[in-house]
Amino acid sequence: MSHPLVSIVMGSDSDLEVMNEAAKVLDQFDVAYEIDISSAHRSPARTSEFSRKAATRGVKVIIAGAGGAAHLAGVIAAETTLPVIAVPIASTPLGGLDSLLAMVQMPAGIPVATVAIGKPGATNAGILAVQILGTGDAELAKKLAAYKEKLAHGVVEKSKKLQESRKK
Ligand code: RP5
Repeated sequence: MSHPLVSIVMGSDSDLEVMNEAAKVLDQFDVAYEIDISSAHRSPARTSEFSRKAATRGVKVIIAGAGGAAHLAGVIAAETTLPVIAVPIASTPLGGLDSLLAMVQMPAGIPVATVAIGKPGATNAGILAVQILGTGDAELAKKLAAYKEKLAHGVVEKSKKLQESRKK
């Protein structure tokens, strides 16, 4: 099996249902990935080791999902030069706004690309990872163009259905 180009990491197994949406996208585009759990707060040494070694293992993009005081993506970005995409997860009574703000408000110099809260964000994290890889992979870029065409076609189909239903 080819080595993982994308690493999906999350703070807890309770994040898995959301983060699986990113994995589904990578499966769809045939991109090799790994998926694991590491916590910025509960296992800082493990997270640090992961961050420092990811690039030398051949990983090109990291997707990090976490909820609450979501520092995972930021602490990973602090210790790698790989692009880090952050997925805020709604795992507390604050509904994900806590995670979103914790992830998006990074200090200048240490960027993380923060996507939407929850499953749509995880899906977009997967697509964004493929797009990053696609800048250096013509085959992937072609698949991405086809994906966008399919999305546009879906809208046309919905429009047709709506207009048909209005005729009745
Ligand atoms: C965060 O705390 C995790 O990313 C998760 O979203 C949240 C709750 O974790 P568990 O208490 O379910 O393990 O660190």
